[in-house]
Amino acid sequence: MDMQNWQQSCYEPYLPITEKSNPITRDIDRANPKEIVQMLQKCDAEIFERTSYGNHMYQTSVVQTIVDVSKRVEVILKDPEDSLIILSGCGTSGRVAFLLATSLNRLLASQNHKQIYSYIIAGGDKALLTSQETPEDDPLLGALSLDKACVGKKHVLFIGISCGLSAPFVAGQLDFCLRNLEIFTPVLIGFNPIDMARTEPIKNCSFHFKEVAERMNEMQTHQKAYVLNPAVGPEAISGSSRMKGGSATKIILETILLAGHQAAYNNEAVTLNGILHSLNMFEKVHQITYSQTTELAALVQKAAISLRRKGHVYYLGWQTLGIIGIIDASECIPTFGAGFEDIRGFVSNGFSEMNNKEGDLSSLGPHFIIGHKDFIDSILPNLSESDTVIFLYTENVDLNEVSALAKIVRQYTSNLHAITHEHEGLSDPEQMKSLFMTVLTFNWPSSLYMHQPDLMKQYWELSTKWCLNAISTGAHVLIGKTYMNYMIDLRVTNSKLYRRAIHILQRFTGSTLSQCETALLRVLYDVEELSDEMSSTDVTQHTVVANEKGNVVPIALVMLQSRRTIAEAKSYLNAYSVIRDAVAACQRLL
Ligand code: S6P
Repeated sequence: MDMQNWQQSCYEPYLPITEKSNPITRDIDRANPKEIVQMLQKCDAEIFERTSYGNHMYQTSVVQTIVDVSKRVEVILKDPEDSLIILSGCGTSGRVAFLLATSLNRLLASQNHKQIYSYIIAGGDKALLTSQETPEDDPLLGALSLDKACVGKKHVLFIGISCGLSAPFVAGQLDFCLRNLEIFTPVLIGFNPIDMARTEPIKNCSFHFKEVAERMNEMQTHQKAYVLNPAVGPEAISGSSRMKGGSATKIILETILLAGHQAAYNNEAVTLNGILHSLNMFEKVHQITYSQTTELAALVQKAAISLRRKGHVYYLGWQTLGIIGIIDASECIPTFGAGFEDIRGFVSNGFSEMNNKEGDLSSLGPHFIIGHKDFIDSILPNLSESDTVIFLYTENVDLNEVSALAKIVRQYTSNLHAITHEHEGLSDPEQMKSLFMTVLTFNWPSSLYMHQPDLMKQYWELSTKWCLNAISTGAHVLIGKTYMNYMIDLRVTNSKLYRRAIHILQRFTGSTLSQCETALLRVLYDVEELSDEMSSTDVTQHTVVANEKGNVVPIALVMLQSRRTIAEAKSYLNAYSVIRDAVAACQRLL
């Protein structure tokens, strides 16, 4: 079948790039594990593609902006006393902000420099491990948390991340910076052209995202603000910016920040060529990671089998790879409507490894139990062959510790695997590998890190993120959680997700916007007839109600398709575990 390219202006013209459906993955829900991994490989390759649509990563103007922002980082690092670099975002964007800020502070500390990084995530530290989508809609909360984080600072480089150029929380922060340019240099990172930034009015607010992005753009001509918004193509699962959005953010920010470090501490001036080289190296990481498609597909298959048998997938990681595992696992809950036990991550040393601002959160409940010791105490006794366990480590960790834990886990299940990273030539001892059913080893060539050894850790993290995104996404797709490349069982917990839900209903039913919104609200409020109050309340109120509800979009879809009542639609859906089957059967009835 002829595949339409998303770069054509007629392709889903009403949606920004980050919300479009990617033609590469259109039939992902019918693909086998190897085909799924190959599709993800192609989607991720678009990060580095010289697109004809809008900016792309290697475009001179993008690379020049990266150079300019790196030089700002250099200035701040050379005068750290009253300065700060703040990274901020919602959901995955906030998690990437956290990961980078803590990891670069560690790097600074190890070199006896002052730690000048800080992060803000909408919803606070609990949003690092659980989905907190509601604060994303609050621009005032964004501005207040930024103000609080910068008390007493004279120079602040603020990096606001919103993949879709959409989060009001970040818009509020950027607006705050633009009103205080004597202190702040704001940078916006996202993956849509500015004319596709969100224009939806924000409650109690005089601006919307696009208006702030345009002001940022104007200030860029005076070098007082910067916008970095290359087009990296639609997500593999529509709108799921935890995938490409998160990876591209990590790539851009690590390039910027580490170039700044090299300039400040190693006298290596930031240049266009240096930045291009760094981006090229990340592209190599993509190639090396996906060169093991067969092995990765085997892990996708194992994970899917576990989920299908109502078993679990456990990532046991060391150092930051453990954190990448925890993040990937926790994102499955909002992305796929997964149960929190389905895929879980654990990190060696728990919260002391996380090094997050609010410290140990384990008293908040089971979602916040993250240490290997916790795994041994609470999961191990019930572990079985139905569960898949994946170790994530590098040659830099204590391999005795890894092997000791592997030996314990093996007493409960042989379904034990590893993803490991090592420098080329320094091979993992054979006896170590014999502990696992399969080992996916990445051998990293020295040419990749000779230039900047600090980047090696970041490469390993990104490579692990790609592997885990493939495993968790692939497994959920294989058990029938998506409809084509749409995750339709989404929770409508903020205004972006509310709009996405209505769009999905329109996309699959051909009904009008107003019919779709009415159906969605009927399900949210569980009524056949909406009262005037329900119809006239604002979106924020709807999303509060939606917090408690699951299966909302599939129910509305069946109602629209077959003109059934809510109760009928619910019982109908209960009969099918694969959403595409339920919808197809319901269409047959018409
Ligand atoms: C996406 C994830 C969301 C987003 C969040 C911020 O897979 O579930 O939590 O990260 O909505 O989006 P954005 O566009 O502002 O970076």
